[in-house]
Amino acid sequence: MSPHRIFLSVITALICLQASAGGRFESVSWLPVDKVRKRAKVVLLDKTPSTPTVNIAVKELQKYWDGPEVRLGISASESLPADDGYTIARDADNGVSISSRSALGLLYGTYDLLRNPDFEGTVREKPFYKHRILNHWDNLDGTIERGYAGKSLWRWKELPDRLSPRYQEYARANAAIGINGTVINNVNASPKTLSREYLVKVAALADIFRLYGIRVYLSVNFASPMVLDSLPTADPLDPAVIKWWERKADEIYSLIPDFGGFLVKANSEGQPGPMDFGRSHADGANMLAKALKPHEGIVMWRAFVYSPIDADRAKQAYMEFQPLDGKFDPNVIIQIKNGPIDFQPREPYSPLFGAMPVTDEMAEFQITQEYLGHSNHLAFLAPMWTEFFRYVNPASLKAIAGVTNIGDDANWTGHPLAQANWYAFGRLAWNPALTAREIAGDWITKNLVDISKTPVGVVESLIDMFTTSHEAVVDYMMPLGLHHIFAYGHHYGPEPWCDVPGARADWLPKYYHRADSAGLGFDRSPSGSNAVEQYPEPLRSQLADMSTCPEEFLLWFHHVPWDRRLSSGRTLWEELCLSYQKGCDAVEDYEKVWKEARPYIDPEVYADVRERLATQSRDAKWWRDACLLYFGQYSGMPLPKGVDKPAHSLDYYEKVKLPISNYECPSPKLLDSVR
Ligand code: BDP
Repeated sequence: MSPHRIFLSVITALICLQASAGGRFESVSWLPVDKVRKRAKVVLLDKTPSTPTVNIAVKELQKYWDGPEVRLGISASESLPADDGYTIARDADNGVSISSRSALGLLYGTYDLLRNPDFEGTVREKPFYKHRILNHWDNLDGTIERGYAGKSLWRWKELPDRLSPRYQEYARANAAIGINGTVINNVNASPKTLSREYLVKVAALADIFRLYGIRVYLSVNFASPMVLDSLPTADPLDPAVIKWWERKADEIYSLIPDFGGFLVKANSEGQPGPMDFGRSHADGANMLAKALKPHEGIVMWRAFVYSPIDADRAKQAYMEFQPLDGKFDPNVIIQIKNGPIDFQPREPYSPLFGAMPVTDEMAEFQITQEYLGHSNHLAFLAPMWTEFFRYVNPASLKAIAGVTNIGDDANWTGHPLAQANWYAFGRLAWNPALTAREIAGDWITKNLVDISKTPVGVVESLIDMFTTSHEAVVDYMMPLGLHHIFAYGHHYGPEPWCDVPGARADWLPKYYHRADSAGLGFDRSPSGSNAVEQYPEPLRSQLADMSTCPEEFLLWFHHVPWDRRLSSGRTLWEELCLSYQKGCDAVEDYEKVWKEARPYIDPEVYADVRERLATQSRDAKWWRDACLLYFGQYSGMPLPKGVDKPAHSLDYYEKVKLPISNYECPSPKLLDSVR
């Protein structure tokens, strides 16, 4: 090594040391921490090759495991779980054996053991889904669409020569929760991603991620052949276009032999696609699938489309995709957002799930909180995702994707507690049968507090806070099935009154809430848009009838009279008001819970979250007051007892305009200054 390089690496090491000496969350919270006790012995059993991945497992154990001897063994035995699964068992002499059919399985088992040193009996684990994938909406200029934790982790200008230590940390954090794929760029994809210049950079990331069992995928722009190589068309049936993609796939695989495949947003929100050339989604997806097939790559083709083929946006994706069932190649998976509209605080599941029986389907969750208070609000999302699995049989899906909340902020996710959402996503992709409470309990007791020093009551309150937090956000933003009444563009605050001349009607709140003097909500019953017909029986009939529709989806499916009595005996108006109030009260309670937990929490994390909870509490009231004043104009009814009076007039709230873009999370001070 030249003296110059030695100098550089010493400086890098010093910087890393400094970074990790700061607040606890500067390292991903679930990664093992150094206990500095006596190191245990790690042994590779017979015939277990010391591959790079096995070596990582050995090093992690040597560094962080302080229990009895660990034996790592790879064997082809059919009694071991398949698909990178593993077993962990205690041997007669008290040593611990981790066994797997694969090196990656050993690494997964290693992280499991480090997380659960006190396991009982024999642990047998295998992932439920083959593909457990993060979707980054990162742009090549470093911004992140709907990202609220700083800039992109990927430093494109430095790649491929300089490799940030965070790339490896990212890979470790993901491997530790079983994530095995990452789409590193935005679905609104720049064609430049597929240029040689960028592919070489992508390959440098893939070289690091591979060791941790993480495959790299790319979002591709369907018009890439036109933009990059001036082809006159991107028609998927054109021989020159087909050849272009075949050559591009060959080029990618020559650089990244285990490349995962493509994610495609086509003919959606202005993105190019096969329909621009008179072809179908299936034509487009299959053309790409054929180019990837010789290399065993896959195409994840998104069903997030809403061409106005029906007056109700909620019906459009189903109408466009369902008739294509059976037309896709076997290495195409249709990636569908959990709900039929767009990651709203609560949505019923998208009826496309299960409606394409011979087509592979995967779910897309949003981990980043575009519609849930960005990184200012606490919203633990496992309850939302487990609710989805109550309606959609996990076995009907082939894969799970999550739009990540990761950025280059020191704590990775902006809100320190939002690391728990990244964690929950990985855990549920591995095992969708886990409950939100189990995951919250696990994360809190292993990462947030030291369980041996924290009173049970405090731990329980924290778990309650996590598991109720998503519902609280729903309550103070859009209770009872309301949806999309956000401020235009940035989707942070309330704007049920919003009108933007020239904007698509289905980007505006009034399209969704339909408030008038008769009532509130979107009639999707047979007397309205009849979106309910896309759901299978008996759910269809249940949703279609106002008196049997689950109340959390009431205003999603019905236009409900203000004075209609709900199951509580209260009128819709009263229930609406009390829901908003309930959401506000919940956040005030969280502030108390947090205060009580103070002695048991890292001081930096404590102070950071305390501030964010104060912001959340203010925002909750802003939502409540603005929405109730606005809807009150239509109901003409007074606020019921128990609901706080709004602090300002409707006119005041209507004038609030946040000067923020899609890429920023409003700071508390900024919020103060505009309100
Ligand atoms: C919406 C976002 C937009 C994304 C789009 C998508 O507002 O920024 O590009 O989803 O998923 O939720 O493609």
